[in-house]
Amino acid sequence: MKCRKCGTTAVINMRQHRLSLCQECFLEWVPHQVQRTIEKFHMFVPDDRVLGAVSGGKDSLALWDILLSLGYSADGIYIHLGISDGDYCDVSQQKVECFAAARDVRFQVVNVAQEYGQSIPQVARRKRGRSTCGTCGLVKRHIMNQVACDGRYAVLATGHNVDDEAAVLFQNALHWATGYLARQAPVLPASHPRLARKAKPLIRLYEREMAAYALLRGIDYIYDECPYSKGATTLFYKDLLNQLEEKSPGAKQQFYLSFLQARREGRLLPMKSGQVDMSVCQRCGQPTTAPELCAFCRLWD
Ligand code: Q46
Ligand code: ZN
Repeated sequence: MKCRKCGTTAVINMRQHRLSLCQECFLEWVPHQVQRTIEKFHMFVPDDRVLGAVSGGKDSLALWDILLSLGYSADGIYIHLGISDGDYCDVSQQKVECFAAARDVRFQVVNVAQEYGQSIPQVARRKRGRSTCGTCGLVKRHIMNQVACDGRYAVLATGHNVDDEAAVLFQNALHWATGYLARQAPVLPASHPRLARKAKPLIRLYEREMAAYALLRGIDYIYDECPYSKGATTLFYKDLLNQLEEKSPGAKQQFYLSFLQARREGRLLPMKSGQVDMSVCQRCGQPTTAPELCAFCRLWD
């Protein structure tokens, strides 16, 4: 198998793009794809300060690496969730620390248990009606938004790839969850002074491509998945979409990108705009649809 760009031996064959590339060409191609995505969706510009949400996994560390290699000013935020099975959070924090130290870049750690008195599994056990992942998602969104706003970052960037987005889209479409569909966008503008702009620069790249990128760049990431991800419905949908992809290479990307195009062209209307009236939480000052305290602040009461 030969590299389609330079003719040397290819290290990866991407059937969905009908493209085989050698290591050098692949390591140029991935950042180029990310740059195109950033520009196409007007995510941010070179002068913007970017805050990358890093978990210690391949996608978020690869995203950070790509943003730095493209010349963006990108700091990191790592949230220690207090998940101790197999030392999951301690190990993932170490991966982030090593990555940042090797590149001399800034990152901030927020330790949920130290900051708020309880770890994610502890608070989730107390809140019976809410799953651990539901609690975790709420806490992470709140903290990332707060750090991005307090630090006056232009944008919060996350490492969602096309596999992640297609699985969420599949789930939302199965339930015709129009509110979620309306908000599933590559960029969410800062629609409130205390809401950070959010962007997903990896949405054109497959999970497999990100794993290859991390490997070829020598990025040391945590291989283990979070223990709470076992049995998650999004993993089931990812598996279904992978079966489809096997038979029809590119189907996953086409499914997601066609949705974005239909969304852009207004072909999904009537759909709820996703805009709702917001007030401000009386305790933390973040926007909320609740009358007094936001869901995050109620969680700790
Ligand atoms: S970290 Fe948190 Fe995920 Fe673990 S507890 Fe669930 S949501 S699976 S991205
Ligand atoms: Zn609050």
